[in-house]
Amino acid sequence: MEPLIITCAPVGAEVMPSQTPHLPVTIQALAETASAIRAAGASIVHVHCRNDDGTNTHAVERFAQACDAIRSRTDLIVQFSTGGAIGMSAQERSGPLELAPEMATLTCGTVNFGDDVFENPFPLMRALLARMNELGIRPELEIFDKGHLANARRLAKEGLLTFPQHVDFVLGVPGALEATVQNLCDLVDDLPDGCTWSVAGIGRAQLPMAMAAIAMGGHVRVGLEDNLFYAKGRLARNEELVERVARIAREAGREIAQPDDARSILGLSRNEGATRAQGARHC
Ligand code: KMH
Ligand code: ZN
Repeated sequence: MEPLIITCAPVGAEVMPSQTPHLPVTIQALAETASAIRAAGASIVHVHCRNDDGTNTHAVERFAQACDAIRSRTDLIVQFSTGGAIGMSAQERSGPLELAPEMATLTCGTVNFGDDVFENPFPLMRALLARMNELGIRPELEIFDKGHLANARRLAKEGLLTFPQHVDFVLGVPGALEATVQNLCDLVDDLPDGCTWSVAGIGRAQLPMAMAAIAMGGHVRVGLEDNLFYAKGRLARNEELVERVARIAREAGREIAQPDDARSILGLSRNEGATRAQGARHC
């Protein structure tokens, strides 16, 4: 099997600092977390940004600071969120793409999200993808529900995507597809040939989904964005969640991908964004 790519989503948009002391809110904290998750075995960092008071921001300048801080300390693949927080405008969500990160997420459809709705209509998906294509940014297709794969195939038919791609199954969001091994297997069976995939299990599903992916030859996403706890009643640090997955994978005979291994598995060249996007700043 391929070495295991571990993505860490250390911040997200939903967890508030009042829920855990371990959320890296400031740029300094994010940079320290990046170093710690890299040492623990992560090769991709999924970035959301906060203001220093913990509120969400998708300001380009904040993403630039975050990216500079991460890249000055680590060789992690930097993946920006284009999902942002519920209620952010399309312009806010797409703004940081102008920094031309190596990767960015593309959620492939609208979905219930707790009591809210995470809106991803086709015009927004097309606009985000078109800009990623122009800037040479590799998308990670976020699949929260079975129909999202069909939506991705439609985007491919329209010429905005070419398969294979890297896909992340986000399972267990209340209102979306449940985090079961059966659902994961069904999704993997439905993938276009050659796609690589990871799974992000929400809440207590994080570890079982990670273990399934380790066994199935997929990849894993962990982090406080998706799960606050190491065990019942015990808050987690991001690096502990990464470390545990790396340990279990090694026990199961799977090597852990270093960032450059992940680049080669995903077919990324480190400065792809800068090379293709003339004039765009590669963060
Ligand atoms: N915060 C969620 C509403 C992404 O980063 O691309 C969306 C999200 C997805 O986190
Ligand atoms: Zn996210």
